[in-house]
Amino acid sequence: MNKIDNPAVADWKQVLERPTQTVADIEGTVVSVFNEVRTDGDKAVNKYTTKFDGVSLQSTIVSVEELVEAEKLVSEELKKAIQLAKSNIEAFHKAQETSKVSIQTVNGVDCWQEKRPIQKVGLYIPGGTAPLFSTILMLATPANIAGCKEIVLCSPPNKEGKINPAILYAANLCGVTKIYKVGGIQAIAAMTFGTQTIPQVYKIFGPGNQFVTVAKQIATKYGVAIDMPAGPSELLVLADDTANAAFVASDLLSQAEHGTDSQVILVSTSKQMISDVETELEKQLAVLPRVEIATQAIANSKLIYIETLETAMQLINEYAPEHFIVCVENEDYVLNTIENAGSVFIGNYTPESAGDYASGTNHTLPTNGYAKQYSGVNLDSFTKSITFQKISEQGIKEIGEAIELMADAEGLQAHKNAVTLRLKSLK
Ligand code: HSO
Ligand code: ZN
Repeated sequence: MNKIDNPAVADWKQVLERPTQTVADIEGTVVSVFNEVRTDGDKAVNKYTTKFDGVSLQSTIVSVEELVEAEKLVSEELKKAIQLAKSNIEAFHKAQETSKVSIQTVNGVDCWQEKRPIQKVGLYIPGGTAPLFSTILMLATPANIAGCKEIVLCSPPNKEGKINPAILYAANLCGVTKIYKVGGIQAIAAMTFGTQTIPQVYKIFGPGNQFVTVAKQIATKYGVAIDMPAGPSELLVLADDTANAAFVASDLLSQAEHGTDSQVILVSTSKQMISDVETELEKQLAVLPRVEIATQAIANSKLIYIETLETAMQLINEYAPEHFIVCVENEDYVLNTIENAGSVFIGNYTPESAGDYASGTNHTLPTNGYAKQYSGVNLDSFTKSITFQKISEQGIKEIGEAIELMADAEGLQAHKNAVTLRLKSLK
């Protein structure tokens, strides 16, 4: 743990530095897998599944029988929990629906804007040590509310050629249309180009390791949209003496257990709180099953003492945390001054875990400082807006001359003619 006392503004950049990523070395591998999947389709996908996942599959499609079997393997208790989470996520994302925007700019000129679903979306769910089935709820639920017709999910098979039953249960519950046992770069490439089996999609969502992250970036070169650029998970807690040190430590550890490269930061206006959190961290860390992962993440974590809340907020806005927990007396000041954050958790009884699973907000959020310019996944991530206009005879008379003059000034005679012809017809 790095304890930092009142860092000078000039040092903030260095203090807030995130663990570095080595994107350049990965790109070569990603590009060659993309090229192969593009030309050889399923054959290349199968080759890389054997190579990277260590299993050779008869079929990458998850069958109805497998879904039925998965449903039996998930406990009733867990199913109920998943259903509760889904219903809250559904409620929050349904509330984000907006009605059509429509105005008459001048007499006879009607302009409006309507949203339409992205027809085909692809969701990627990593395998690995923690099967994040909660991410399916966060992605498939809004995709369904938006009205996306095709919701494809790719997730890597284990050595037995299976996907975790909770992933299959959640996918089926949330209306995923097709599930494929494909992971890594080959999954992103398959959804980018389409193969004999796996459909091409227009936008790809979901977390992944560095290979998947780079693959998503490469996918954008082929015109596929992605949810956002991703990086390791992070949490910043702002606490004063009104916070509960044990709660704060538990939150920091909840993010730390995600991966060795997770970053957790405590900013506090109280030296006492910092030292109490430190004690709690040691106590709680020792008994965690994922102690090794969390220990490494905690080793890179930072405990920053800042004298005033004003300066603390400047530093936090500069960092732009993915998750921001606020446990301070002057809550209003913080909420009014926060400019850059993915998602904000307020008060001693709002752990980040709540947003990760069940309160209703989305947990797919901008990391790596991208909260400065990106939003987390929300209903609009699955839609696009179309503008419409209808101009009457009266309307073209109102704005026709202005268009003619502007077209003329830009030297675009054909543009001008399109108006002139119509105006003449009305004389
Ligand atoms: N904290 C993660 C989401 C997650 N946590 C899924 C548990 N499961 C995203 O930042
Ligand atoms: Zn989490």
